[in-house]
Amino acid sequence: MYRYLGLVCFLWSCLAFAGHHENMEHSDGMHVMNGWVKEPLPGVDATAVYLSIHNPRNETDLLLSVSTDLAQISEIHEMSMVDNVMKMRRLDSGLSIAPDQFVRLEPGGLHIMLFGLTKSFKVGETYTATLVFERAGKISVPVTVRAAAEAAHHHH
Ligand SMILES: [Cu+2]
Repeated sequence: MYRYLGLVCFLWSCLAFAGHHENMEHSDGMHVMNGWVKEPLPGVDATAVYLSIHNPRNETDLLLSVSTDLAQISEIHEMSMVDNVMKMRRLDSGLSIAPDQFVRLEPGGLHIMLFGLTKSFKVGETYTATLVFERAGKISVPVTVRAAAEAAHHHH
C-alpha cells in the first residue's frame, strides 16, 4: 500500500494543478497524457497511437515527429471527410499546437500511424513513445495496448 502513496501524491498534485491531466508526463514546455496504442488487426502490419497534448505556454509549438519502440516507422496523420469518404494524410510539416490548446489524438481524427510493427502487442502491455517538439524538445510517454474491439475503426 505504502508504495502507491508516492504515486497518488504525484497524481494528486497533477490534478490540483490542472483537472484534466491524468497520467501526465511533466515537461516545461508541453503536457502529454493518456497515451494508448490500438492492438493491430490480425495480419495487418500497421496500427495507431493516440494521446492528448496540452500546450501550457503562451507560444505555439510544433510536434515535429514521433518515434516508438513499437514500430519501424511512425507518422503523424490526420483523418478527415473528403466528399463523404474518410481520407488519411500525413502531416509533413508537423502538428501545430497553439497556446493553451488541448489536442486529442483519437480514433477518427489525428493519430500517430505505425508501420512495420516490432512487438507482440499484448493487451495491457505498456510501451514508450517519444514525441519531438520544436520548442519543448523530446518528451517520452507510456502507451498502453488496448484491444482493437474497444477502439473505433481505423481504415487504411
Ligand atoms: Cu493513418
